[in-house]
Amino acid sequence: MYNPRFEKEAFKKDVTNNIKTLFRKELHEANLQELYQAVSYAVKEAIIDDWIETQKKIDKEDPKIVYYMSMEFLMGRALGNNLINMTAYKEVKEALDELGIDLNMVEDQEPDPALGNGGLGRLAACFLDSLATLGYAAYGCGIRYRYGMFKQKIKDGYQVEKPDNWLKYGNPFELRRPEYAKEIRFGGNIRVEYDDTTGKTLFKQENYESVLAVPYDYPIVGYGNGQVNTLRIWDAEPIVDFQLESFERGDYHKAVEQQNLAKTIVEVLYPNDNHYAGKELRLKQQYFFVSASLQLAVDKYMKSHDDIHKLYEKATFQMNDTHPTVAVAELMRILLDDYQLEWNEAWEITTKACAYTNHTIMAEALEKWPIDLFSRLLPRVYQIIQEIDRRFLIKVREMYPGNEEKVKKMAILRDGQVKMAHLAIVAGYSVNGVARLHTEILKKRELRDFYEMMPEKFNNKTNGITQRRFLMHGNPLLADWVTEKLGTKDWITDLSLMSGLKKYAEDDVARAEFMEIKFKNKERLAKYILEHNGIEVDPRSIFDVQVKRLHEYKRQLLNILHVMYLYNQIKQHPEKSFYPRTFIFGAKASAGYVRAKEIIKLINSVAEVVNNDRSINGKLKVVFIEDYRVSNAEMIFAAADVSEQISTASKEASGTGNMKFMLNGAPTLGTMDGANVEIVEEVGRENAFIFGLSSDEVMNYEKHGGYDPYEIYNNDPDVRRVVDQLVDGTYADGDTERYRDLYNCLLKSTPYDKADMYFILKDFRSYADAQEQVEKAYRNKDGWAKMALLNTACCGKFSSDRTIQEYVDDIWKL
Ligand code: 26Q
Repeated sequence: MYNPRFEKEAFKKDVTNNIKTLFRKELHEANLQELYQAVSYAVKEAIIDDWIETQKKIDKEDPKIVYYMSMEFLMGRALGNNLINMTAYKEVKEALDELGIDLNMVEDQEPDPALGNGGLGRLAACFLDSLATLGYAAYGCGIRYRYGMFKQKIKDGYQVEKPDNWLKYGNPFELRRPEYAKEIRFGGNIRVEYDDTTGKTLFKQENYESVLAVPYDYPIVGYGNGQVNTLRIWDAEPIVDFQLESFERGDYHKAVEQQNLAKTIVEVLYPNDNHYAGKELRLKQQYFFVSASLQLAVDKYMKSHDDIHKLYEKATFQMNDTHPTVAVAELMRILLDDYQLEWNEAWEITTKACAYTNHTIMAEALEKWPIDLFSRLLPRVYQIIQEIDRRFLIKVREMYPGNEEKVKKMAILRDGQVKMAHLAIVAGYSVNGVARLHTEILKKRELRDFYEMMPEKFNNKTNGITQRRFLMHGNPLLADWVTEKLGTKDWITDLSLMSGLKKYAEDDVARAEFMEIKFKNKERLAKYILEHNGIEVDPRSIFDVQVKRLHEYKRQLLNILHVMYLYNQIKQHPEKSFYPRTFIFGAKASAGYVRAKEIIKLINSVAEVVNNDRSINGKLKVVFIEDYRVSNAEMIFAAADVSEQISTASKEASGTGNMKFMLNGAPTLGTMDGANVEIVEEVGRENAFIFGLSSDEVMNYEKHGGYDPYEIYNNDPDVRRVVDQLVDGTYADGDTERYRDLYNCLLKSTPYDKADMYFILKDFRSYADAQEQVEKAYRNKDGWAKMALLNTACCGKFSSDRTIQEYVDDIWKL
């Protein structure tokens, strides 16, 4: 793709000019932030032409459009990624070099757009990248949170949350689109009217509060193909006309309320990951962006088509988990009330246009809204859900006569709650899990009744990641090496070509080069750690990395208990040889998740003790990287030797970090959970380190009991020792109570939770054994290089390009 705007002289002129018009300065006077703005505006100008062209093409060719509906888009920085996808990164880097400007430093000025928590939000971002790269017409639909995922500081070993004011200096890539604003109504009551002339019943919402939804568009640049799609995220503004009217009536209060509603609704992303909190504001956020997105999608369709009945031929709405599920009822509302369709007509369109992806089987993550809250906030939508439920239960009773158990289990409205997953399944034309094992568990257990009733809806779409960000941008050395070895750049859009690297596993020179690149990346990370944590780590040590949200099921506690065990071993047997290791953690805990925060503190306390113990000669280091986020993740994956994927089997739906490590040549140390199963299948069991209970074993214990952590505590002295060290003050300056809760949760049942419900002690020994295998394998330089290289070579399946193509072929039928 050739773009004259990126010719060096032209680009240099653009940047210089932007500095002048934006800041009334000459280039040499500009600071880095100003340079970031100037460069970004120059890049945006180049994007705009393609953006307009893409829009024209869509208008002309009239393809079916995917609307990816998601509460979260964890985009990460845009500048570098846009340059990569415009295939202009190197040119621009050189142009800036000639001006004496370092592109990397400029990129570092961009705040991470962090409108997501973790896996689910990042998946949405990878999907947008792949959709554009594959040339499909797609919109991401979401919320322009004023504050994204909090910034994490570590103070005295504890997590402290700081607001993420990501829009402070404005965002060069965004475009406000006031012409597409939509009114969104909440609360009030529904008045039923009969229209004598048409004989129709009308449902009028009255006494409601409303806000104006105003969209902001972000360009999503496809790789090297000129396609630029749109991420459309909604801001809320008070409705000015209403406000004036209220003032005139002296209803000052009402005017202020509207102002407040607008401000609070998009104020902040809920920082819960895999955990449902039934907050009214959250439901407002959901309805807010869903209603606005649907209204606009229907408008867009009607602008160039006359038959609303065929909407599903030109639009499909993919719901990213249950969070946007209110979409099915809102679409019904639009069709029934605004377009005056009959129920059956509206239902046919809706059930052919909406599809649902499930991302979790964790019970505490399931969305169930209290009916009183739901019906008060969304009275008309609630009426529609009642009718959907009523009609659905007639079907259930037809199919299972006399089986009221089924009715109870499958109802959408039950026990005073609206069950969003049930609504999504009943109204969706597709239900998919995100890894093979996960989908099987859904079919056999969690959603069994639904699967039996409508098996045709269920399908699997194993997750994937974009190699553009996580190899090209994050690991340019390895990316160049891959291109050289394969003799082509085609892997950038066809990751299956990576298999062509397999032969280099047997090639001494190639292996040495591969490990040299890994070493350079480790040096880069070591430098970052020194600058940000003040800890010196040795790039020759094994970099063993666990980075992901902090959650009990992900078992960071197992990892740190094992570090404590290793430390005990080194102290006890100073004579034994021990390969130096650096254990690297990065994790944010939800602000209200007390136990997760205790685990962060524990990791930092162990780090404090171990890193400062001169007697162990630096054999063991522990690092907690502050504020783990997309931008430092790219660097961390590139530098990892070992990928920790150690969730309790059956709990991690897929995982996607596991794929990013694999792509960057880090073997998996993990359980047979989520997509790990498929990773092992691709790379071979001998090129991974697998341990622990299987998902069947875990689910069996959960169902029938029979696991007693005390037994392990009593019989395994190494386990007993580390568990006791939680309460003997070793890692708490003598305080025996600081980690009492962690100790208790491993050993004692409560009325709410079983002891060690994530099977940490149960899996400890096999984890420690697997870790020993890692050390042994690493000592064999050739063997390790081969294993690492094969991980990169076998990662082809895990591109989000493959995942998206499967969504297109099997679900969306674009
Ligand atoms: C729900 C209600 C109220 C507030 C917050 C939430 C909420 C927010 C985020 C519930 C769940 C999430 C995030 C879930 C998530 O990230 N799941 C992960 O999705 C990945 C992509 O499919 C998988 O790889 C991970 O295994 C899965 O944990």
